[in-house]
Amino acid sequence: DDGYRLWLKYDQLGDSPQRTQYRAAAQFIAATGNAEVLKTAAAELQRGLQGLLGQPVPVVASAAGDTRRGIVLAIVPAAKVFGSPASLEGYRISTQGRNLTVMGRSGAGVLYGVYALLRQLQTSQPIAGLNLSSSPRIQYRLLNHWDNPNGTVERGYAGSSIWKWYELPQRLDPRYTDYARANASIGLNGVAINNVNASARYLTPEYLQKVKALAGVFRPYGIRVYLSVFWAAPKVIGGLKTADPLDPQVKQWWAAKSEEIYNAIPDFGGFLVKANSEGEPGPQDYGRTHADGANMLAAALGTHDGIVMWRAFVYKAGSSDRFKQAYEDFKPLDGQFAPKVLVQVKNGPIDFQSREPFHPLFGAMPKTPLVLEVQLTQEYLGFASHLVYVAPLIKECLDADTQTKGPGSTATKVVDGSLDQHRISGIAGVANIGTDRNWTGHPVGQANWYAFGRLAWDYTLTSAAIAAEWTKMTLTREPQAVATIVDVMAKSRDIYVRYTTPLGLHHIMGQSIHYGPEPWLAEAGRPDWTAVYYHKADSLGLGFDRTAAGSNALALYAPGVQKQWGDAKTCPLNYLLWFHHVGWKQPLSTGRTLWNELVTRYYTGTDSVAWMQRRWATVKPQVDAALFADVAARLQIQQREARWWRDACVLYFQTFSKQPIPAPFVPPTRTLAEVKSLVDLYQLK
Ligand code: BDP
Repeated sequence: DDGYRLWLKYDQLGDSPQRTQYRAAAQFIAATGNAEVLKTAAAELQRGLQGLLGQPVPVVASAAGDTRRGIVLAIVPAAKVFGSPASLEGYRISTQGRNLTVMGRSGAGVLYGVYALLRQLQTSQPIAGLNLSSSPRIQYRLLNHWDNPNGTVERGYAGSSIWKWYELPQRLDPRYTDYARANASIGLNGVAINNVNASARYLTPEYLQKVKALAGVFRPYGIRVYLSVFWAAPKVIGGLKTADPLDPQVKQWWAAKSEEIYNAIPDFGGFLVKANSEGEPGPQDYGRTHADGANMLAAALGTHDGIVMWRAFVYKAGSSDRFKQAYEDFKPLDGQFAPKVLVQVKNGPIDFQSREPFHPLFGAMPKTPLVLEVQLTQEYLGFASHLVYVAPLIKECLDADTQTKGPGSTATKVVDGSLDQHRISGIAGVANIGTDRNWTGHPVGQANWYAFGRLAWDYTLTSAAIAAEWTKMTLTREPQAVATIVDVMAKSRDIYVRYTTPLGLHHIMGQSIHYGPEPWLAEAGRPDWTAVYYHKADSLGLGFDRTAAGSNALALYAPGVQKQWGDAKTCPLNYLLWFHHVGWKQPLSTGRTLWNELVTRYYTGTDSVAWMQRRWATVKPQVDAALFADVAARLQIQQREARWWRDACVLYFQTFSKQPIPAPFVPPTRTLAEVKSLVDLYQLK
């Protein structure tokens, strides 16, 4: 198995009473109506059933008069049956007489219902008397591709971009359809196809024809296309002298461009913007605000049904604490954004670290819908070499209580819009997809794509439940093996944190490449690109003091959060060094000193990778040989590199703590200088 089919394998189910039941219930598919997406739904159901059941299942126009038992697909505009909040994309699967009916309020609703039904079969659930209804809890559910026109993928670890610009629009790689199927199967309804560090090229007539071709592939799957835009495009491709958002010519240029896009792509989703961040141009270059820029683009969309997702990932060189920058820039703009604008905020205040406290903007901008942006590509999580299941990380952010409107003001309620009654809501995952045959490099990377979609649709699902679904659909249905794999996945993120950045350490990875340890990094293009800026190790202790005595970033949070995190005694150990500079010999709640706890975590985290390897070895008989070997080999890399992280970090921090490695741990057999030279090798210095 080369992994290409992802979780949509549809391999024939083994002989069982259940399969007999499924076969009896699925003798035809009736699809009434001509909606394009409904047709997709019927075709996908047919494909899935034929594969899973090993019997041909005809698609007929109507079930009327048919005496067999079958599955009826229907678009039913009536709202009530689809749970709350009712949405055009909701579905209901119910047993009606002899037949199973999949109803949606739109073709997309039916399509999502079909995938839910197939999931039942793929995970061996009973379907007798089935009654399932579901509606997405978040409206805009997007993958963000960081793909470039030249085929590279920024922070991509699974090959090149799957978009073959040089072939488009004439040739449509069949992969585009499989990609759309995968996204639709997990409920995603939008794709921003290009890097946020955007090329203006995408807005040229030549490229818009290519984008139009992709949109045409995605449309039958209920997926809309979005574009990341380069702020200075009016200058670069429009021949204007300025990109000032208040300049009439600039406004006109964007309005005309938007019209041109909608002429080609009538269901175009809208714009994603990274402006005045990491050297990208933006409205601040003209003394304007992010709101001026976003609102100008929103106006350019006119009456079209599109949105602007304006990213809040900004930080300037020379600020006292990068943690505070986005908040300081954006909080004052709350209430100034046009209705079509959503502000897109990363889960944490720095940058997709292995663990971050929730971003202080969540809850702080009640008048603005906020999109949660998470990263599926493992930029800071060991690329495609380390097995890290990110659902727990996403849930940790969603579950965080911002307390901005009293206890229970979770980030989830900010994101789904319920806390402040927003009409629109969104979530974005930075894609981990590339041309590798299995799409994501690490086979378990597929689970991150899968889990993102499932959580975007329904964040009440648990990480473990999603892992179990994915495992059964992708790797094995044997219960013991499923339990083992789910256990490994569920613990993987915490294990990664332990051997790389325990206790709230952050941003101590290799420079630029963001791989491997480099806690000694003291010089870079900017201080906030070094490691020492963040860990602040000295002879006294370790950690970034963000209390009132330090940068006071804590003041950005609600009083209840400040109170808990502001006291080193009550601050969760997972966030300790995010907010406190703690003495090496300071005893922690575990009973160990900071130094001993730190070393313990680096060592036990590394040992846990060996545990992952042992657990994985036990599922060998149940998993396809090629997939098994692939994961086993990557776990070997992970094991080697966990030791690298451990040795680098304990040896380096030991130069400050001057403490011995506590028993029972055995000190590294190599010197700090030796470990440092490994980084040079990785970075090909
Ligand atoms: C950082 C990445 C950089 C991205 C940036 C962003 O290192 O490549 O361009 O985030 O999100 O994590 O804009």
